[in-house]
Amino acid sequence: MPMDRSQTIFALASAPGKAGVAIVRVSGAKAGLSINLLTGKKDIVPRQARFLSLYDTGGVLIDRALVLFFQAPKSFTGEDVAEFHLHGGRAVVDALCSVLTGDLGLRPAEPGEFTRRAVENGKLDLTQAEAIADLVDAETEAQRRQAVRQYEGVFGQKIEEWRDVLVRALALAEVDIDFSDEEVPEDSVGGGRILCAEVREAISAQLADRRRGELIREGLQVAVIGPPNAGKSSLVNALARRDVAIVSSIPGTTRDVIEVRLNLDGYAVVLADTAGLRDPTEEIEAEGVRRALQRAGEADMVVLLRDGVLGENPINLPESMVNKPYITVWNKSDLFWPVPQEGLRVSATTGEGIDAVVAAIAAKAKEMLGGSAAPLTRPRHRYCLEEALSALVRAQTAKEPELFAEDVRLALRALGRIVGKVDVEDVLDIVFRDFCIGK
Ligand SMILES: Nc1nc2c(ncn2[C@@H]2O[C@H](COP(=O)(O)OP(=O)(O)OP(=O)(O)O)[C@@H](O)[C@H]2O)c(=O)[nH]1
Ligand SMILES: [Mg+2]
Repeated sequence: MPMDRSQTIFALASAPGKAGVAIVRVSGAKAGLSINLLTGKKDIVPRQARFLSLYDTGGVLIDRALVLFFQAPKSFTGEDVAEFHLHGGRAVVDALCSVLTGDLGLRPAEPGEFTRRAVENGKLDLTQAEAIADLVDAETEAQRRQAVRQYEGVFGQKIEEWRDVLVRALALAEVDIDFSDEEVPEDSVGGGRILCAEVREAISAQLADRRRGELIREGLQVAVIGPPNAGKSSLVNALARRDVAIVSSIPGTTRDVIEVRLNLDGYAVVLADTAGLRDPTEEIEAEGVRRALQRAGEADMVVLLRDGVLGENPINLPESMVNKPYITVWNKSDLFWPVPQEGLRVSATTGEGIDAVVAAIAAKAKEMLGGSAAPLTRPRHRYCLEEALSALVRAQTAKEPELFAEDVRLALRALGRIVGKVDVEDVLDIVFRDFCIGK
């Protein structure tokens, strides 16, 4: 993405559309000038809110607004930043923006450009920038908690600590390389290997997080499976509190996998309704059953829904479900009594027992996703850590100090990419692709 960093940029930082207040943010050398031009005031004190009238260059009043100025480097981006908090009408924002583009020649910001500048100016590392995107996208409590921890720099600091240790290991190896012909008092590359092993173990432990962070971010995949007519679609509708799937008394109604995103007790869940499992009667149903089994196999958790009226007749559980966390739920409790089997009892039509199903899914989710350490939140982190790990495994067996040093350098590079310290341009392009404008 060729972006001119010397240009002053601006964007609507608040949500687009009508609102009580809209915030337009300006970053770059002309931020102060934009305040001068719009307000006619030259005596703006940084970090002090002023309530001022904004005028266009023809002297026509645009709005009265709260105006803030942050002087570089003490700002979000590390550059001069101006903020205009105006009334959130579209025409008000448009009028301000046309002065910014027309008279001041400022450029509308690209998606994520403010945060990108913050990274480039050393205000944030890349994991913190990603955390800002996650914080803005957070829909559940678990997502918010995870994002805010990463924004605090918990993960980035861990990477920096590992990098420090590896730099020391590298220095020890360099001693061996530089003084190979002379007397080196100790086996210094040996010391380097010990340091490497420490980092290697720490990275392995970090990688063994069962993808918790990614699952919190992306949502836990939960598939509802069971025999036809058990009420799977009715249950999914009841959990989603809306009519997402067709319900009918004809067995074999659902064919495609139908997904709905839910927030269950603070965890993001992608709930999937599937076709009833039985020997299919025709081609389309056969495809539905195939998809249901595939989805059950890919899911992180399965809700096995059964018809309580029919009782405990045996069903063949798909092989892919072995070792998968699952909950058995008996439906149609309004029609059967007493509880014949182990598992939860629910009526998808009356709503009886629905809260217990939510609680059971959430409890399992907590079991799978809970934990205090900062987990990896993106596949990007995982790839880089895996790369660093394999370099360190190689380093461990490298005989020559030169080869050892080379592998440690590769590991350092892979870790550096996580926090945005190496290959910066390439990595930034990828990370900021998913940002929205104004961040
Ligand atoms: N009495 C009663 N009927 C229910 C309950 N849940 C579902 N039903 C009925 O059972 C029938 C089947 O419901 P669906 O939700 O379509 O069942 P399904 O498991 O999705 O069925 P397929 O998509 O065909 O596999 C419908 O007539 C529902 O009204 C319940 O809790 N009590
Ligand atoms: Mg169905």
